[in-house]
Order: sequence, then structure tokens, then C-alpha cells
Amino acid sequence: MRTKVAIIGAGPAGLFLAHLLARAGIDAVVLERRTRDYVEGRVRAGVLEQGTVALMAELGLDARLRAEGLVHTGTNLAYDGEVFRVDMAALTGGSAVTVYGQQEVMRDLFDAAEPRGVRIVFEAEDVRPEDFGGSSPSVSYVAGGVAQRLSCDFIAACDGFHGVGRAAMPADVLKVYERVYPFGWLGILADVPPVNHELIYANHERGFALASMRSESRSRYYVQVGLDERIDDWPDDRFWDEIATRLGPEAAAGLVRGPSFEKSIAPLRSFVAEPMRVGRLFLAGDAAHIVPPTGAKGMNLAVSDVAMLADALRRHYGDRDDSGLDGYSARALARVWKAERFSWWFTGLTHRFPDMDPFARRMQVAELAYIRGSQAAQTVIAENYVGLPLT
Ligand code: FAS
Ligand code: PHB
Repeated sequence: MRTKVAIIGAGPAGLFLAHLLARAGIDAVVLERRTRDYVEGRVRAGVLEQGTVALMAELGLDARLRAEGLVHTGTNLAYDGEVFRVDMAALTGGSAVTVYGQQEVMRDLFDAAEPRGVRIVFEAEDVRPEDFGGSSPSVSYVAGGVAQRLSCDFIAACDGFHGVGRAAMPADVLKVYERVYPFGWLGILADVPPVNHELIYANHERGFALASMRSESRSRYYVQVGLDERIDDWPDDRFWDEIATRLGPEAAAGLVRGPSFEKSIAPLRSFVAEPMRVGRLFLAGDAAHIVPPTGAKGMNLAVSDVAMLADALRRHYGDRDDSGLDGYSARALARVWKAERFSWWFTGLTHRFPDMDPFARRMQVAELAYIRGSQAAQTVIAENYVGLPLT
């Protein structure tokens, strides 16, 4: 089989890229090792930056998003029993974010795939990018027990943090930067109304907490937990007591408890692999970078990467201009590092680190108190949270 662009992975990066290429009339094939149900069933991101919303609209995939997404013009910070709101729209000339779960985004992308000629091979096994150092790359894989080879012009590794694309890059070319945090996030989904109509990020001496949602009747909550903690350590009652404590009396005043139907623990790390291109192999999304979810950047970075890559491929095929492909890695990394910085900083501001001494704790509280009273400091949060422009 032959195509122009072989895409490994049908997560947000792979599917947004596939749709962008389909719209540009550039043939592509997506090789996904799991089933659609598995990919769509993963509970992950919850907040779309303005750029991601705009891309869904540009692709004509935003009908449900417009109908069901929750537009948030502000977000809230809680500390020492206080809560204050950052009016993001006022501070960014009207920008906002939209709460719309990654599961819903994936459903919209998958539903529109076949009608738009987006070809996806699910349950592709043993996927291997090959010969991407030359002008005739290919991807070998096994489908239905039969060995296949997909010849192509380019390979886009959109295969996530544990994918094969980055692993196939020469070790002497790849440089990685990493920070593994000494804690994780325990998250639940429960069909109860959210405690607040916007998100609340809470810094408490017992640890971080986040009050989010998926709709006006479905809540998403997180508490910071130690790396040695397990889901079984956290029955619902303990979770609800802890989220109430960490949000504080004012923020938790309207907390509605109920049975969780999803409970998971995610580790936190900051990670960047450079470069995001070797020969005809390009990395995009979690395959190249990971951020702690504090800044709600993960999925949104995947989207901005593939928006840049699709633009570069359009110029290659349409104008025989390779400047976009040659500049992709530097351009994508420039935005990635700014999101890495914001996510790392926001995690440092709101989480309890095991080695934190009383002075460090007071510095956190002092910085939150300063932000509370500073339009300049709140503008920094607002412009990063709604999403920095694609440069
Ligand atoms: P993904 O990992 O989403 O997709 C990669 C795809 O490639 C997967 O479908 C995988 O099956 C496939 N694949 C992997 N190896 C393959 C192979 N060898 N062959 C074929 N296919 C292969 N982000 C936020 O903004 N907010 C959050 O709250 C948040 N929570 C998260 C919680 C967890 C547990 C995790 C893991 C991530 C979370 N993220 C969050 C980040 C997440 O949303 C990612 O940023 C986003 O899914 C990135 O999309 P992709 O780059 O497409 O990678
Ligand atoms: C979520 O709703 O899952 C969510 C929201 C904001 C974050 C992280 C996760 O920063």
C-alpha cells in the first residue's frame, strides 16, 4: 500500500492531522494499535484552548462543541480558605477556554473520519517506521495477522509518550529534557453538578486539588496524591472529604457528593524531546513532549503541533516549498517550551512538594496573595491559560 503521509497513532494529534491533510487533499493513512472504543474511552483532557476550538470550527467539526461545550471566561484560584477569580476574557481582550472532554473531541474526529475519506487502520500491530533517513520511508505493521508495508513520503509519529516514533530516532540525535514530579493526580468522574460554574485550582497545605467538570451535571475532580498511593486507598468518602478540605469552606460550600464511576491516578512529568524531526520522520504531540496537566496544555499542544505540520506539508505538496518542513521542529518547540514553562510554574505554585520547608510554603502563599492583587500577574496566567498564539 502507498500513501503520502503515514500517521502513527489515532489520538488527538494523529486524527487532527489526518483531518487537516484530508481537507488539503493530501493522502494519508492512520495506523492505530488499539480499537476506536479504547481510544475514545480514555478519560484525559478537559479544557480546549481558543486555538483548538477555532481549528474544530475551521474543520467544520464543532457542532457538538458549540452545543455542549462550556465556555469559560475565567478561572479560579483557592488558597488558605480564600478564592479569587482570574477574569481571563477581560485580561486578554475577550479570549476564553471551552470545557469539552477529550473523549468528546475524539468522538467528533472519529465520526467524521469515514465520510471525509480519513483512512484509519485499527488494531495495527508491530508498527515500525523504516528508512526515514532517505527519500523512500515506509512503515511496516501487522493487521489481522498479515504483515503489511505502507510506503510513503513522510511519517508523522503521533503515537504518544510510549510510542515507537521517538524510539526509532537515532540516540545520538535525540536530546531529552525531563522533570518527574514526586506526586500524581487522582481523578474521579461523578454525575453530580460541579461545585462551581468555572474551574477552581486549589493550593492547600495538604496538597493540590482541582474542581473541574464535563457538563453541568457531570463533575471532574482531582487531588494530588503520593506516588505510593493506590486507587484502593481512596474510597469515595475519603475522596469527597479531602476535596472539600483542600478547596476550603468558601469554594466547597456547594459541593455535591455522589458515587464516582471513574477513578484513576496519573503521574506528572515535564518532558521534551528535541528535535521533533529526523529526515522524513516528524514527531507531534505527546510523542515529543509531556506537560503536567495543571495548565491544561497537553492535548492543546498536540493540536498546535499538527496545525504547524499540516501547514508545512500543504506547502510542500502545493508549492514545492520545504521551508515549513525544515522549520517545523524549531517552530513547534518554540511554542512547546512556553507551554512547558507555564505548566511547570503553575504546578510549582499550586502543589505541595515533599521536600517543601516552611519558607517555601510561605513563598507559595505570598505569590498567590500577590497574584490576587496584581492585574499584571493575572494577565500572565490568563494569556497562557487561554493559549498563546501560533507563531
Ligand atoms: P495520545 O497518547 O493521546 O495518542 C497516541 C495514540 O497512538 C494512542 O491512541 C495510542 O494507542 C497510539 N499508539 C501508541 N503507540 C503505537 C504504536 N506503536 N502503533 C500504533 N499506534 C500507537 N491533557 C490535558 O490537557 N488535560 C488533562 O487533564 C490531561 N490528563 C491526562 C491524563 C492521562 C492519564 C494522560 C496519559 C494524559 C493526559 N493529558 C491531559 C494529556 C493528553 O490529553 C495528551 O496530551 C493527549 O492525549 C496527546 O495526544 P496525542 O499526542 O495524540 O497522544
Ligand atoms: C479536566 O477537566 O480534566 C482538567 C481541567 C483542567 C486541567 C486539567 C484537567 O488543568
